[in-house]
Amino acid sequence: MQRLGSNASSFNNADDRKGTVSSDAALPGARTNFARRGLRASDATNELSDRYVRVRHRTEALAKPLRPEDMVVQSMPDASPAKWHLAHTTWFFETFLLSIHSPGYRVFDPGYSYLFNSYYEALGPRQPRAQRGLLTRPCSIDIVAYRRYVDGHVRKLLQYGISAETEDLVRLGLAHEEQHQELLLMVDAVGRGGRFKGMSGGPFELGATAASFAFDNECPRHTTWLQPFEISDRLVTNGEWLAFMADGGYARPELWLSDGWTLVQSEAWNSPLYWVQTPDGWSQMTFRGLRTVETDAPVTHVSYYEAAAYAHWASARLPTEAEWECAARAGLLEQVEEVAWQWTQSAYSAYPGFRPAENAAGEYNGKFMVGQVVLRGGASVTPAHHSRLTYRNFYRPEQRWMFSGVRLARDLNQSGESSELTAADSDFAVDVVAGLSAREKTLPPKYFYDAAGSELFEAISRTPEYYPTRVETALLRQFALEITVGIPEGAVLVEFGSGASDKTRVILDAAPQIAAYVPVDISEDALAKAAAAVSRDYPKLLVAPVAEDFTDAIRLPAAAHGRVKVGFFPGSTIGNFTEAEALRFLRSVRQLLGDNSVLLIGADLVKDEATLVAAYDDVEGATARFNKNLLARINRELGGDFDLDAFDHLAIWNAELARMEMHLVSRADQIVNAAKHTFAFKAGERLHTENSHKFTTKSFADLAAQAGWSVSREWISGAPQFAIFSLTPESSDPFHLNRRNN
Ligand code: AVI
Repeated sequence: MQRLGSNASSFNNADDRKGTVSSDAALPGARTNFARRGLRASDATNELSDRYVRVRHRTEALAKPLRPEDMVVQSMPDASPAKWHLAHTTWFFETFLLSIHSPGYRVFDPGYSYLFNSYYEALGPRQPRAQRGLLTRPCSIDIVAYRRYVDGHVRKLLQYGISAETEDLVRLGLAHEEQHQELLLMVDAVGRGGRFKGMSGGPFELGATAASFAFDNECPRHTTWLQPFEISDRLVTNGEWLAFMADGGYARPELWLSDGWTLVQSEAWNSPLYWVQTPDGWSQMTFRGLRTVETDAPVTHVSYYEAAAYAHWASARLPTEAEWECAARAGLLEQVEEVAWQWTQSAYSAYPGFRPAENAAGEYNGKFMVGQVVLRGGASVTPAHHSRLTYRNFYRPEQRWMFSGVRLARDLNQSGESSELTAADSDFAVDVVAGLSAREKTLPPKYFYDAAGSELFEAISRTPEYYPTRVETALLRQFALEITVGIPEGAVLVEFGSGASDKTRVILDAAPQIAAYVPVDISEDALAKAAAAVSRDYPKLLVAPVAEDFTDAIRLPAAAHGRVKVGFFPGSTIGNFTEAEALRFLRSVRQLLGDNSVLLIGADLVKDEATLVAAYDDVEGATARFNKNLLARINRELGGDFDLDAFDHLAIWNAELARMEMHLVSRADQIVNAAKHTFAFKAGERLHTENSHKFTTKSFADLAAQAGWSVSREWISGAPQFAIFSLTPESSDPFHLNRRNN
């Protein structure tokens, strides 16, 4: 922004100097020259005519990538929209050249004088600069027509031969237009990050032909094969790089190639070269001195190691040089050679058939073909016309003093689909990709419970080893009256993760005063079935199911309003949460149920390791099937190709964290595809699928207290021990209050 602002104003200063130009007064400094010269010879006018065409054409080429909507945007008061630049430069020729020196010339549209006069007071009022972005009309098509109209007249004027004075005006108009080209580029550079452009794979002819000059390393042109890929049309910006830095980009070894990480540490790299941290943020040493880092400008002066780490962080990669050249030739890329050389992931080596010349010139490129990486494109400092699309620049991976930047690429699958997950992809896909991409692979246990997984869990509950379901149900039965005695007439029972509502019946049987039941479960089918069955068996009960993820903030249905609320969360599912998740859940239930409420919650207790491990690794293999169903579900729903036999079920007791852990262990080195991504497993590598925390009465009471609940009663079974806690909101005692009221 700063550069844009400062250049915009320096342009205006320059233009101010031309402020004396009017219909009857040429530039004062140039007047004597005009006066000295007579009519120009045709050679000179031909040259001028050619130059006119080239300069005008370049302006349009710069604007070509812009869509009509892009052309109207005014990013700041000082920076005019692209459309305005295109029209204003044309208006300049019309006003100062054609209207005065082309007899009989009729202006294209008299209204344009107001719209496209920049600041010439002598020419009357004009559109305020800060409001140029409001000009939806004339539309860009009209502006193109305007340019063609004026171009036609200027070229006709040049054909007839012109005076020295007229020639100077044309040259002035062209210099003026070049200044606007620079402004146009700066405006264009603002605000937009890269967009990925897809290319199908197939054979591609890489390299230069003999038709025009090229270095030996660009030859011979040869066929190479490209897999489908997508490539960003723009370079990574400083703003994006700052996000990488803020996310610990320079401090996370997992993002870096090994040699790069060694350098990060030995050189204490924490930003691109020439960046300096000041009290006001990051600045960058430039040719113009120390300047605030412009977030919209492409990042430069980064090494290959940094570029590769950034790409890793951005879930992308660097393009190969063949991909780069293919996309550039297809016209998909912007910022090709005018900003920074772009790192590719290609090692600098000989093309097939390359022979260094036998004379001394043979030393030019070939002998450097080791330990270097290819960069493509060109830089702001590269002389005009020096670079070309086949040009192979090369540097060592640690070098970063040159103008080197980053363009990202990604793989596309064979059907040309992006590997990038979109909003259309499910949470499941997003969580699977994140979990399998982590250094320690993990998946959230909530995804166990599709229809097949829910059935498998029922099967687990029937195994002799898995005691929690059996013991908890027995405990509920044994103490049902005690547990429910305080529930007042007309209360509502709200069950979280109600499933088949089996344990609910124990409560409902013992407490006929419960008037309404709100089962909450994400599985609509299971919920509907269970709700229907409960309605049938308890005809007086108002059943109002809520089909939602009970870990989300839910709203209770009208059936629950005005009733004392009794929460029910059996099964020790609280043990499957992290501590943070458990606290979040308990707090949100506290809020949902209100002050005058109770939460009945089941929790498995810490016990001997053998009992615990057996419960999660039953002999019959039900738990192993349940665990592997997660992979089967990925195969079913996310196009995965997991081989279930290539993984072993593992259940271990983590005494330090008081939890049973379930893992799936890869039997071999293997590659697995799922959710448009590819994941590598090493032999013996674990995928952590579930934690099942076990509690003591103290650890559970502490957890509850942190969430605003206190344990008012607890019932504990004989071994294997399991507990049911009755929690009441801290600093309130609802049932006692009620009892007294009753
Ligand atoms: C649902 N949840 C409480 C069970 C548990 O014990 O953690 C899930 C389970 N995992 C393996 N077996 C059962």
